[in-house]
Amino acid sequence: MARQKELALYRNIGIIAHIDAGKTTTTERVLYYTGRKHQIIDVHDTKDGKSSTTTDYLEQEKKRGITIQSAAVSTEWKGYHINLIDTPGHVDFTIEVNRSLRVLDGAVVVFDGVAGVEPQTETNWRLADQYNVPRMCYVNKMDRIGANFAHCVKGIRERLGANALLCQIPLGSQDEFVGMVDLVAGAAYVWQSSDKDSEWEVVPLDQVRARFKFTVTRDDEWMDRLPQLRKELIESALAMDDDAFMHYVETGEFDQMKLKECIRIGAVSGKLIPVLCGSSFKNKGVQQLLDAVVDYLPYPGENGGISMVDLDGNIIGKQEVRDDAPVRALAFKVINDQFGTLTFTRIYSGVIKKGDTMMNVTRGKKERVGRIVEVQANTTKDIDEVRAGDICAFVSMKDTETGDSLTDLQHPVLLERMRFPDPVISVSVEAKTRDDIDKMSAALYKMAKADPSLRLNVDPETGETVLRGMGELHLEITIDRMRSELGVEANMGKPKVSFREAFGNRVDHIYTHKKQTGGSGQYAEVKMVFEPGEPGTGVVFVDEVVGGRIPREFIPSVEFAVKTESRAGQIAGYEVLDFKARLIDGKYHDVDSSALAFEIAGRHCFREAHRMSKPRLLEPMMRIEVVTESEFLGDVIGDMNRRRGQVTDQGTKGMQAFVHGFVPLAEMFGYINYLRSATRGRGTFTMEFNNYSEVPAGLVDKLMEKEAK
Ligand SMILES: Nc1nc2c(ncn2[C@@H]2O[C@H](COP(=O)(O)OP(=O)(O)OP(=O)(O)O)[C@@H](O)[C@H]2O)c(=O)[nH]1
Ligand SMILES: [Mg+2]
Repeated sequence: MARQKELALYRNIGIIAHIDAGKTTTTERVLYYTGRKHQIIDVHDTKDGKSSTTTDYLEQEKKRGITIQSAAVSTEWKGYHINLIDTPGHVDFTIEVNRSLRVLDGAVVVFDGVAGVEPQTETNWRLADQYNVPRMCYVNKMDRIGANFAHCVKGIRERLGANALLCQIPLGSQDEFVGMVDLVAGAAYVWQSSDKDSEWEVVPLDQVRARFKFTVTRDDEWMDRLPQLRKELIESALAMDDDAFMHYVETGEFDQMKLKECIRIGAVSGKLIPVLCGSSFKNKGVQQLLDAVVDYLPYPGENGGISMVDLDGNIIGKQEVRDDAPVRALAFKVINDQFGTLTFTRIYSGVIKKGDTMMNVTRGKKERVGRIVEVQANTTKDIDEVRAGDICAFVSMKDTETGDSLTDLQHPVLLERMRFPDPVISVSVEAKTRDDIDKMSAALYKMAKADPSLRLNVDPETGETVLRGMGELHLEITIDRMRSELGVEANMGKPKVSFREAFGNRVDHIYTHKKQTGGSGQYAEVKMVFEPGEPGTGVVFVDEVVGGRIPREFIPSVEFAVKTESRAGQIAGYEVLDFKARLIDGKYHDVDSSALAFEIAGRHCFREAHRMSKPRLLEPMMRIEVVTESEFLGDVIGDMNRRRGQVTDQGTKGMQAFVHGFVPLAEMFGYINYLRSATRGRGTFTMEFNNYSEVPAGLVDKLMEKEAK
């Protein structure tokens, strides 16, 4: 079958933002206005569990009114095929944003018009930077009391460092918000009402000032500046094309099509960030947002091909997004639900048909494509083939996991990797009844497979099951979902910090493993140097053995031993981060040496060396933002200092005050209760992992004692 729609008519777009900015609400409107559904459901109306928005369909999502997992929908707008992924805003579910951005071509960043740039907006923005995803901004909730477009734009420019291109200016705010000025078209759109089917009237730009007066001074001032703002927009956009720019400077004229084309060039290359506004809840601006998505965000491959890498992650080339090329695809999400295993995959090049066999290059295994489906939130439709630019799910793949590269059999190559966030908090989990014990392991294993930010450890000695995740909410929801979706009841222990360990000093160490049992013995000797590495460098093993002092075939055993043994350090069994292990010499015996003997020697060498190095304990440092009334700020800061925190910035945000800083996670359990009582219930906070930092020497014993309880 030939391609049904040319690539230029595709948009794969994510909606990203801080929690509650209105992503799901906007997605509902998109589905309504593009004719995909006939009824809009509001997020706050689903708590009784009777109705659901299209993308927040999980029981826990309905109940809590928040998005937990990203959900994909596809739709058509003015002849364009749009795949849209609604992502969660809560910091505990960052993995969902991470994996979506990895495979999308563009993003709409949604802002709460009152709050402006919030912590998770910043985090998601940086993720989009990392994955090089072009984006535009949508300042939502202009109907809320305190909505302030200027404040939001300032945040976009200053905190996100974006070259914001104001394409729209709101007409009023709060209950005076009636629409927006489109500086590109040179006209204003004015809605008659907040009804979802309300029409908008088009008002020429030169009539806007005379027609609108707003009671909020800053809203009114925007109206005075419209001619100047339009000029600025035209100049910034035309700067993308020298000829058009010169022509404009000389004659004051420009072509409307050219203007849009220039904005597109700027947006696709990331040089310009178009800024729009609206109120999704009050049904204003969503159609214009869709127009901007097709006008300014890239089609698959427009922004360059997909990077291919070698085993060490170094880029070795780019694959253009084309049908007539080898198959290159990336699995970005694996879920197990009533349809079985669904492997969500983004196809970058080539064509994949039902019945084909693919290569999972990451795992070195073949995968047969049994069924291919197009996914609409929680429903699926079978299709026969997928092509460059598509997003689909494969049914019942056996070995493929999140982040794996899939290709055809003839052209195996790895694609650029996905980065997963590090879980910083852990709880022990216990099945409620004896019957649930086995079921629980299987269920948690399944859930951890689907969520790379969730890790499962079973202590071989005590049998204790420990779950590590991104935050208290993440772990709580995991246990809730296990009960509601998989029917397994479990109790959760007290959340604990997931500490890490590191080498204190360089250690040179020799370990000899020698054992004589009856007949053949065991013999291996390794000489190793362990050196602490810079944060983020991981565990690096270097083989520096020369002259066959250790036979080649035994060296991987030493590497394996060091890497597995480093999962449990010598202070208290936490993973050891960032060190270099150099194997420099050793001895072997013709008869008694074996892979196992070298593995044992490697393990002991690591253990002893780590103990000798004056190991350091590392704790997760969190970046925190607290927002509260100014009168409580002093107390909040005082408390933060008592928690070994460090304040980096404070100020006002609309009518409230904020403080930013760093705090050790170990001091933050139950913080919400403190904040509620200290601010009479009005303070809110968000925090997320920033880095691992050394626990002050005097505190190690105290913290470890507390953890042991
Ligand atoms: N006043 C007003 N409220 C809005 C608007 N858009 C969304 N809301 C409300 O804000 C709340 C959060 O909306 P959601 O759409 O769930 O926000 P979200 O960004 O999807 O949130 P998470 O997925 O949990 O991160 C809901 O109560 C919405 O009704 C808006 O334009 N104006
Ligand atoms: Mg949502």
